Amino acid sequence: MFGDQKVSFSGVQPSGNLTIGNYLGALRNFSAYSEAYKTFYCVVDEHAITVRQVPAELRRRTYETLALYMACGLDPEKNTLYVQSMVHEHAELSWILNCFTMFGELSRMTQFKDKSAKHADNINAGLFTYPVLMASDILLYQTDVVPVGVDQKQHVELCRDIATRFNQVYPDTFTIPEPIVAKQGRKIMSLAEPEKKMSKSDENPNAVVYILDDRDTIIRKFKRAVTDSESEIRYDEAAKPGVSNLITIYSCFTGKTVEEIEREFDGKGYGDFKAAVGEACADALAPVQAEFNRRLADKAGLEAQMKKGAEEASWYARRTLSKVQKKLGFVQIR
Ligand code: AQP
Repeated sequence: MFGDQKVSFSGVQPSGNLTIGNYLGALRNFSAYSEAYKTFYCVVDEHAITVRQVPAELRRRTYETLALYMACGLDPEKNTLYVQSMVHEHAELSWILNCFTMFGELSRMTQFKDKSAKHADNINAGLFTYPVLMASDILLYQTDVVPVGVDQKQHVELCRDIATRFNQVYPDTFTIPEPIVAKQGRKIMSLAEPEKKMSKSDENPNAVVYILDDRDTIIRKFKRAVTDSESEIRYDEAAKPGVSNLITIYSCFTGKTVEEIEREFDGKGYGDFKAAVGEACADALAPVQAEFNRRLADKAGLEAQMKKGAEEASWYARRTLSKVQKKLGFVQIR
């Protein structure tokens, strides 16, 4: 809570082209809070550098991610949309919270274990302390809810532990946030290896449907999606992970229930089903893509938004950081 206003915060890394996993698990759920909450949606570029990035690509994707926020229905008049590195309080609070986070806690984070296995040549301290920066992002705004995909839930839970620990020593400092994981689309799986999460940094482009893929590419990727040797369209995550993932995706894009989908495709083959999923996905993404192109073409507009968003966010971030510094005993001369 900031004053008497409830707060929603979330972020997306500009670490690759955004996927339908990012869209269904996170982005498309952000706008639900725009009316009743004070909302902060951040392009978390500082998180992205825990893995090596090509500077020109990181810059381009930062603009693109902001344009996608708007294309997914986030009105900049109703939501604070900004870039993390333009608000220095994130990094400053992160150092402080490092001193309230235990080595053992960070060692248990699933994403750290996964990413250090994937980037064995670059297991840097930033990869390890990533959840502390994420806690800072969230706590700076006295956040009540954090809409995220299920893979990020563990990090929000750690954030709660860090905030609780800090509040025990320095009472009434932080609001304790709640992770909000959408019932549908909480974990979209890879089309090539359906036991694995769909990730923007996956090296196999056929495993991933990007929000900005064109219609033909989307349909082709779904046609190639891994299923199983049966022919029945039935939801069973353990026995039929590929088909179950496609049912989830179809359900997210059409609003149909699993039972309705199973009935719709009763007696039909995987070919028909995959084609329908591809069509539904392409239809749903078409308006997002059109709005994205319109927003991206206006570079000056995006830059003006980055500036305005950073100014708005800084006002809130400064207040929390200054409260924290005062509680810790840092000298403050204004
Ligand atoms: N497959 C997914 N299904 C549902 N939600 C997902 N999210 C990511 N993948 C899926 C959610 O998207 C938001 C933004 O994610 P992020 O950019 O912070 O990083 P991430 O979770 O590490 O996502 P990626 O796509 O896997 O990125 P890379 O490949 O760079 O690591 C989060 O709310 C996340 O839960």
